[in-house]
Parts: sequence; C-alpha cells; structure tokens
Amino acid sequence: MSTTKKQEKMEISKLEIIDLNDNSDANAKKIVHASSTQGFLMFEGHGFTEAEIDLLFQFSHDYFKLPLEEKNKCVIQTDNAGYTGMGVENLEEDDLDRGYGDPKEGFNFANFDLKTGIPNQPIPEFWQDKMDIISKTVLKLREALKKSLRLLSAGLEIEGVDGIDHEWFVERHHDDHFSGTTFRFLRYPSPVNENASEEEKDKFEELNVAGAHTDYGTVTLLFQKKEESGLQLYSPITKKWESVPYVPASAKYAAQNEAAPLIVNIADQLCYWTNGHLKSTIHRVRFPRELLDKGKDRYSIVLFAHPGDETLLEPVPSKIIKDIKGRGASHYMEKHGVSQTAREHLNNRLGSTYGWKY
Ligand SMILES: O=C(O)CCC(=O)C(=O)O
Ligand SMILES: [Fe+2]
Repeated sequence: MSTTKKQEKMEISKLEIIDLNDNSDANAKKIVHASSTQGFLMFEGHGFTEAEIDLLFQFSHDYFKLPLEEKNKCVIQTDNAGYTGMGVENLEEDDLDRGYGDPKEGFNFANFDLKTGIPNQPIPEFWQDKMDIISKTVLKLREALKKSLRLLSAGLEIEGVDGIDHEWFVERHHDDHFSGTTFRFLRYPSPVNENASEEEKDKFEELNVAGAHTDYGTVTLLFQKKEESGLQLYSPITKKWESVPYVPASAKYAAQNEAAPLIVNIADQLCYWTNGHLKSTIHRVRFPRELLDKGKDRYSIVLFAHPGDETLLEPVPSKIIKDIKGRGASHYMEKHGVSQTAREHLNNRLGSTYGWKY
C-alpha cells in the first residue's frame, strides 16, 4: 500500500485511572462516569508487582512454544476450558460466518471454584506445577474486581435497606457460585518477520488479529505489556478507533512496587444489567508498527469476570438505572415478565437480537 493511502495516525485513548483503594464518593462517581462514557478504564491499587506479571508472561511464552500435539491434548471443550488453536475463534462480530478465525491461540482456565481459585478441567502437564500461582492470581484479580464492584455500587447509588448497598454487585459475584469466569492466556504470532517490506508491514498494520467484539461477562481485566500494545477500542465518545496506551504506575503505587495499571473494560452483562448505562465498548487487536518492525509475537493475559450462574439479571435497583426504559434488563422484564439468569444471558449471547449495544 502506498503511503498516501496509509491510515491516518490513530488517536491514543485517554483512559481514567481508578485507584481501587480510594473509597471516596468522588472516586465512586469517577468510576461510573468512565464506565458510562468510554467503557474502558484503568485500575491502580491492584497489588500486582511487575515480577508477578512477568512470571505469568514467561509461563505463557513457554506454554505456547510446546508442540501443537501437546497443546491439543487439552483442547477447548463446550465449557470454554482448554486450548484454542490458531484460527479457531472468530471474534469479528459483524462477520461471524466468514469461515476463518482470528490468527491467535489461547488457553482458558474456567469452571472455577472461586473460594480456592482452582479450575475444574483437565490440566495440561505444563501447567500442573504452576496451578498454585494461577489460582493465587485469579483470587487476587477477583479482589481487585470486588473493590471495583463496591465502587460501582456506590457510584450507582444502589438502594439497600438503609442507604447504599455497597455489596450488591459483590454478592452477585460471590465465591460460592459457579460462573462463566474465565482466565485466559493469549498469543498472537507476528504476521510478518522483521525483514518484511514496508508495504507488507503497512498491510498487516490493518489486520485485526482479534476481530472487533464486545466481551460477554461483566468486567474484563487485562495485562498488556509495555512493548506489546495493540488493543484498540471504538470510542463511544469520539466514534473512532483509539489505541489503549501503556501508562506506567503512578508515583504512589510505584513506591509500593506495584506494576502499571490494569486495563479494564465493561462487558455485555453489566451493560445489559444497567439498561445500557455502563458501556460494553467494542474493541479489537491490531499489531502496532513497532512490533511488526521487530517481527515479534504479542501476548496478553485476561480475566473475564462473570456473576454467579443463577444470578438474576434484574434491573439494578438504582434510580439512575430505573429511569432508563426500554433497554437491557428492564426491556427484557417488560417483555417477558421475568429476568434472565446470568447463565441464560451468556448462553443466549450470540443469538441475541437486542439490536443495541450501548
Ligand atoms: O489481547 C487483547 O489485548 C484483548 C483480547 C480480547 O479482547 C479478548 O480476548 O476478548
Ligand atoms: Fe475482548
């Protein structure tokens, strides 16, 4: 492609950074504002050190290097647990029938006992001596999740018996329930080698290695490496694609040896549950030029949080939400006289005909 035809430089998204340890009303309003406008944000105060995150990425590098035959021993099952090979999953929601998948591979841990963080699935030999670290990581990500859910409950002013019910969302993401919660390692092989021509790299800069989609659960928490950006969101504010930047830890958290903020997005169930007030923002992955120039692969690690399977996705008891009619959980309730459970919503997700995303 000639340089004249080259895409204009993509905007870098400005994402709100939420301190998970700040329980002030102002911070609660801030998280709701970010979630109801951009739908993408960042969390600091998550408690992960760089060394902990590096170790997870090291596991990922080593796992994906295994022969395909080995990885296919625990291939993905209908319960969403296991190995997904190259091209198996197509996230491109506007083109689900295109007949080929995203050029990436992944490994999902799922069916968690959330009290212990232990997944109920066949565990590949490679992961067996690492399961303690996987479980601890999942539990720690869940702690961050719960802090954010308390802030969201406060910011949405969820009505309890005596005042705001800070635990409303947490109780519905309880450790005692089975849920769609999934912890996923992803590898996107570089589509070119470092010696490829500039034209070829131009072309691959426009290739979606994860197709444009929204996530299915409530909140998604993601580790993206500094030198491996590539996540892009379709901003509900600017109606343009923007890239998710790398932001280093703030002085406060750097002093506590905490790694960079987690990248977070609101997903479909929380959007639905809040009648579209919180935005399940469309996103995709494209290789950044710096990575194509090096011919290096991209890795990411993601926790998809879901409520307990039997949780009723009834309209959230908040004045802010109840005033929104004809959408999401309220719309479903008006139409059917009952609410869907989180599991039903998840299972219906792809066949859904809501006709709206925001
Ligand atoms: O790899 C990433 O950065 C994002 C992956 C993603 O959006 C997904 O798997 O749902
Ligand atoms: Fe996603």
